[in-house]
Amino acid sequence: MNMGEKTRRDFPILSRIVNGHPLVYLDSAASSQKPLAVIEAVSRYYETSHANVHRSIHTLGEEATERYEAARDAVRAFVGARSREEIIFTRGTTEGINLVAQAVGRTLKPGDEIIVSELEHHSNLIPWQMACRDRGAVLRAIPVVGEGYLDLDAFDRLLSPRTRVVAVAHVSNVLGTINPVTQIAERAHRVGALVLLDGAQAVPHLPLDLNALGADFYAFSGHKMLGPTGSGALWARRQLLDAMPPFLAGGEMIREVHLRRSEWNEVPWKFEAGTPDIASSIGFGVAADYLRELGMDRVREHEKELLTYALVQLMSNHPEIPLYGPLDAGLRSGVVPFNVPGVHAHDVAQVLDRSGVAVRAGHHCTMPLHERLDLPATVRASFNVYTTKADIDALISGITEVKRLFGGFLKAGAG
Ligand code: 7TS
Repeated sequence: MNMGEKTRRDFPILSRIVNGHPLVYLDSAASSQKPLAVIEAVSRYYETSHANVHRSIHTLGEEATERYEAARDAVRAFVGARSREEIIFTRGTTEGINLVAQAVGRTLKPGDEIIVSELEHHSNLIPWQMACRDRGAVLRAIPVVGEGYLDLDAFDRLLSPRTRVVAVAHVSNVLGTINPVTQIAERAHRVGALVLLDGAQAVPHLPLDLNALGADFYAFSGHKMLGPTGSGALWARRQLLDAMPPFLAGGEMIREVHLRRSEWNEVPWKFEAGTPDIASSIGFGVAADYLRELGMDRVREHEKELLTYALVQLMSNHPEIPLYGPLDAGLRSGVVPFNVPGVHAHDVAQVLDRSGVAVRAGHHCTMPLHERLDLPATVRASFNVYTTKADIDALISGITEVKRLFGGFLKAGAG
């Protein structure tokens, strides 16, 4: 039995019937499903130990704090960070990137430059656009070339002593491209720039050793890696965190407050103002342990096998369908974008849903990438640990149904 067949038993939602068919969930890049261990950890926490963290010395307050901080240790171990202080809990990747963009943004001067890429999710683009607009800095983008790779020669030409930050996705949420982030970080550091990696689509799918990557900041989301929504983390080098101003201000991020001035708490709490999403972070820690137990090397192998299977099945059963992204499964994660010629992506997704197949259609929060590819939209199937070849077979049959339904209409249109 392979990983998908074995693990899917741990995910209660996967036994659902949708529109009269067993659910085929191929929208994990938007949000993954949750194993029973995570669901139970969240409800157990509420049933037995809920109280606010870091403030109450009664038993529940201490239990809640202990579990919340143990989750930080689990996430730290999962991504291979050196110390627990380097893991800041956020509500997700978006919040982590905004934290950095605002902190670094305050230090930008007119004429400074920030480099992103054409394949960024809007959440690694708009915070930098705002920082540049506020400070008179300039935003530049590494072009996407070929099957969906970043043009590293063009990147070299963009780099200069004016470059302050290079912010790129580790893995593209549309094309699945695994970007050469170690090389990117090395080249960025040569000109003295800081490097932020958007790990939203990498952490759930690749074995990761954060220290080896050479980045300065790494943002990711818990809900894409089997954890609850409202969970995520920003990893950053300790010296940077110590030097950075807080992001949100309020309770718990302070050491001392006077009416007119305050002193900040130590990291990571300096960046966790207010009551955090305690239950979600606890679930996030359990999700990290679940994945660690599965083994990320095995997860990666499983997804590579699925990706190859999906590409071969699509090409042989639907040769007219345009596929996008690297054809080499070694350079790509389990994300398959495509279009059915003559049928809008939303119509494809709607017909697939009628047979219980869940995919996302649209621009996937990457409008500049779709502009670059000259496509109004794509349909995207994306995998996770519980995905099976049978799920892909259901997608292939669903596409046959799309073509059957729209075939007559398309022929009439052509005539
Ligand atoms: N960066 C990348 C590469 C992403 O794929 C996403 C979410 C984000 C950042 C934002 O993450 P959040 O957890 O803060 O929302 N991507 C998608 C997607 O591809 N479909 O829905 C959400």
